[in-house]
Amino acid sequence: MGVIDPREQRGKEKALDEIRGLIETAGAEVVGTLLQMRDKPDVGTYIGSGKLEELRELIQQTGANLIAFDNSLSPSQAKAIEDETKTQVVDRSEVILDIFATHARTHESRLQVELAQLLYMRSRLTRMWTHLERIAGGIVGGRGPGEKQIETDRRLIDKRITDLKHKLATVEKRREREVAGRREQMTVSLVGYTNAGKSTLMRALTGANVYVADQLFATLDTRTRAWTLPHWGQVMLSDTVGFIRNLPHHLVASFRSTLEEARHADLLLHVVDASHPEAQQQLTTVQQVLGELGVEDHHPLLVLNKVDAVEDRSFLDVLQARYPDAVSVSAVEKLGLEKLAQAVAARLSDGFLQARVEGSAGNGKLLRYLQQHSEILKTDYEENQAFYEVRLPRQFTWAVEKEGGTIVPLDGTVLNHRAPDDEAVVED
Ligand SMILES: Nc1nc2c(ncn2[C@@H]2O[C@H](COP(=O)(O)OP(=O)(O)OP(=O)(O)O)[C@@H](O)[C@H]2O)c(=O)[nH]1
Ligand SMILES: [Mg+2]
Repeated sequence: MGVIDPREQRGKEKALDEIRGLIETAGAEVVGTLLQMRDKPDVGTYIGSGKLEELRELIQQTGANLIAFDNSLSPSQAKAIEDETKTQVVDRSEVILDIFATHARTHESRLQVELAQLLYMRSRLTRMWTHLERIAGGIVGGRGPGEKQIETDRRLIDKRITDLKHKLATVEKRREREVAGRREQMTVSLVGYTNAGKSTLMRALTGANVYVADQLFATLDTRTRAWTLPHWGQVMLSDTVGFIRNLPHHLVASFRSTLEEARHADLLLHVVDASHPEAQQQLTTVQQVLGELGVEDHHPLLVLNKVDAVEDRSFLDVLQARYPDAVSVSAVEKLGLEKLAQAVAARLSDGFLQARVEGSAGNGKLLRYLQQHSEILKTDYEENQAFYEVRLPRQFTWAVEKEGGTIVPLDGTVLNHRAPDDEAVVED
């Protein structure tokens, strides 16, 4: 069941394709669909009595035992629909959470999923609770009858949430150390809409044996592998969890550490399924989520994937005209991968700075740091001062200054330090 706002520019025929994919990925079978055009949901039942009647009929015809909504329902709306149809109701967030729960493999992603589920439950419990309180307050002037049970439930949930956050903090610390350890090397992260082909591309580029499936959210964990760029050198390439429209924000919060790689990457490759009819909307969604994660200033390199499967050439032409820097590839057919490597190398070279570093001549640590992290082009000494002309990745400028070096850019650029970020925190 989906309700779309008539003002939304989404094709009616395809409107329920994504929730269908989500439901099937979650392991259920779709036996019937119903779509409603409506600009404002009904407060009580979301879809209103007329559509509810249609829904009841459809359930009778098909024998469905679950109603999945493509929208977000309030707990009271879900309950009202369940009462009217005598059928269990789940909303879009619950379907996504369910997929995440079944696909979570590692210790970390299991913790993250459980946390997201509890936060989701708790938010509903709270709403339910205030609702009850209000009714009871109006009628008997006291607290409602269900209040005690809910309070107990809430306390239990809170305790587990605290516990999970604690455990996750430990895992996050370790991940941060791992990510920090890789600062020595250039890192590139694959991001994009779920099912865009990120893992397939990772496989094609690095030979890594990552899981690929025609499924939503096949990947939940970050994998990092070395990728050798011809005539440039080695970088670390990471594959990570995909994004989706209306991603439950508890999940975004929980997966913040999984996306840590993306936040610290020197370059993001934004993979788009160019053969998808909603490619443009998916692209915009990913840009929005990246914005929420605070990585929008990375200027991702767009990768238009699955060009082999594009049926309408003009569709691809439109995307390419709109995003002239985008690289077209086919991860499956291994097309365009050389051009992609060149584009990545070019973008990473932008990350270098030609500069003069001044420090005390006796500062052996500074010299060692420069030897390890930059290309020293020239060295001069004057009294107790040393002057090094270097080619240095921009990401290391803060560290050079920390070692006591003063940097004067020689290529007219302005220094824009990227110090290590504050600790990532799971927010609720
Ligand atoms: N035709 C075609 N199919 C592709 C291409 N790249 C990936 N696919 C298919 O798209 C589906 C999804 O690929 P994945 O690599 O698992 O996608 P993903 O972006 O990692 O997806 P999630 O991890 O679920 O977010 C698989 O069935 C792939 O075979 C391509 O270049 N052409
Ligand atoms: Mg994947």
